[in-house]
Amino acid sequence: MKNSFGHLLLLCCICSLAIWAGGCKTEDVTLDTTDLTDTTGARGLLINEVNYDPSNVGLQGDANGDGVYDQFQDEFIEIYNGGLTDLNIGGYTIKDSIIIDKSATVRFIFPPNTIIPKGKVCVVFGGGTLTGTFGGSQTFVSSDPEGLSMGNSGEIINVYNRAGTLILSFNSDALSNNPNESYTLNPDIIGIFVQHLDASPTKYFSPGTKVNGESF
Ligand SMILES: [Ca+2]
Ligand SMILES: [Ca+2]
Ligand SMILES: [Ca+2]
Ligand SMILES: [Ca+2]
Repeated sequence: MKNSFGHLLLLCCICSLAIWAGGCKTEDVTLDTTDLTDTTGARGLLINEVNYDPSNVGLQGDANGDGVYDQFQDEFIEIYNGGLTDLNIGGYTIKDSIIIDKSATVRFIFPPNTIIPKGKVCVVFGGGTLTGTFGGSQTFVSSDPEGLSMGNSGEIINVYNRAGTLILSFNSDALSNNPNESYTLNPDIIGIFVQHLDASPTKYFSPGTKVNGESF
């Protein structure tokens, strides 16, 4: 009897977690890690770090590690899969949206069958020759000449799923117009957005890794 109650309690806890992560479905409760078919978007998917204003002082802004500062190429966005399963984000799009006229431009489309494993991140850079390990995370480069084209103000970066539903938003307009470093959740995943040096005193950004440089 005590055992049954324990199982019920465990089931309730798992279900509560599933609701928190974006919806309680039967398959969530089974914790089926082979479920890569979520097209509704992104249970637990979140933006963990955005570098919309890489510093133009020397190579302080060289986030992609190629030895060159470039205001577009060194921009990046880091997306974390905090859901219960690996997630196929193939076909998801990143758009930058101008607040004043609501116009939006597609800046990146994830290749088919791009999988973010549960508990891992992927990083999309504006361009350049990516140089480094980036914590072993999957990395992508926009082929747009203006990269992700993330403005310091007046813009929102939006991520849409395959069905075209908005699932993630990052409003740089609400933050500093001239941070010269990334904004990251601090602590990673669960915190609030702060400028990266406030989270880690020697690092302007941490694409693909936690703020302290550790792998996800
Ligand atoms: Ca920018
Ligand atoms: Ca660079
Ligand atoms: Ca700046
Ligand atoms: Ca990071």
